Amino acid sequence: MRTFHSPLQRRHAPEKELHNGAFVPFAEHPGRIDAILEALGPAEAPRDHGEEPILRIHPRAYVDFLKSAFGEWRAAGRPGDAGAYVWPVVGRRPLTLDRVDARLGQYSYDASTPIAEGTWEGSYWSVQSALSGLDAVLGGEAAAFALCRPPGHHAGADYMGGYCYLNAAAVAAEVAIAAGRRRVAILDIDYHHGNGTQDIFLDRGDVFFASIHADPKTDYPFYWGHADERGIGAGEGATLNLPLPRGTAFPAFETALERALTAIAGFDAELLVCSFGADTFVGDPISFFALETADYAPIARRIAGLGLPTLVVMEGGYAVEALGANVRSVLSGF
Ligand code: OKP
Ligand code: ZN
Repeated sequence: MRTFHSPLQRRHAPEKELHNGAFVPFAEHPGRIDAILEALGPAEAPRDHGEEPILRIHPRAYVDFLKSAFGEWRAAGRPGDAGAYVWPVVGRRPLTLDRVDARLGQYSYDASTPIAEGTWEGSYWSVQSALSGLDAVLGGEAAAFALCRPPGHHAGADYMGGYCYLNAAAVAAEVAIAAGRRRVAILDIDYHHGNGTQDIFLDRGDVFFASIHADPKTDYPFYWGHADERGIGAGEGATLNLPLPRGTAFPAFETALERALTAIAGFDAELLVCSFGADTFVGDPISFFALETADYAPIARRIAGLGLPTLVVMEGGYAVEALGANVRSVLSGF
């Protein structure tokens, strides 16, 4: 399968993250890419599509913030990566403030998303990889793989969170619509709910969002991904959340997958974007499902059974020693 990735994506490399009360090495690190490319072989360099497709989803002010935050942080004399430490509570009046500390809080919802020197560049090229994969699929490939990193599914239109800054899957879905696909489905099978993607398309009737993930009652991101979130307005019924308990292994995952696929088939989509996270793997250090490497191939075969042109976008997966084999397994099924 054609695979797209830019070495510039490595430029995003924060040092540490706040995890359960301690600063620990950043789990979403460039070594994840090495592991995947070692298993797959070299990837194609993405074409540069510029900022225009990104701005279809993310407002200019947020993009400018991502570009300038690290420099402002350094200019303020700060060490390390830029990170928020104060957030506006929901309902606070929307002040427009200049200071980088205020903007870090305004444009994020958690402390898992430090901005390092290369964060903009890495995120930009991650989206370009998705757009190049989309080009391949729009050009007639049955499926293509975008080796996105950093991931994107927690990023909303104007906020970062959960290691995500720009939402590559959302940008690709929107560009597919702009290219004339009337209806697009997004299937998110990362361990964590894709709250950013859901938020972006929540009120849209032309993009179906289905997600299988750990129950947010027990797992990040807690505030989104509950089964009663089903879309609003024109998007009513075009969001499907299938939360599963910790410990879920292949049989229960497959049952949820069949439900998601039935819903997507009924939506009559012309293209599928699959946000794939390998953090459903039994050995994932920050997640608690129990899928095995061999399970990813039949999961992909069932998804491919929809018969839709499919862009696979990489999201999470932190068991680096198994990551290459897990990605190879899922791509073999497509
Ligand atoms: C990103 B993706 C809790 C820290 C939570 C955020 C996890 C983001 C996962 N100790 N960190 O969906 O794989
Ligand atoms: Zn995840």
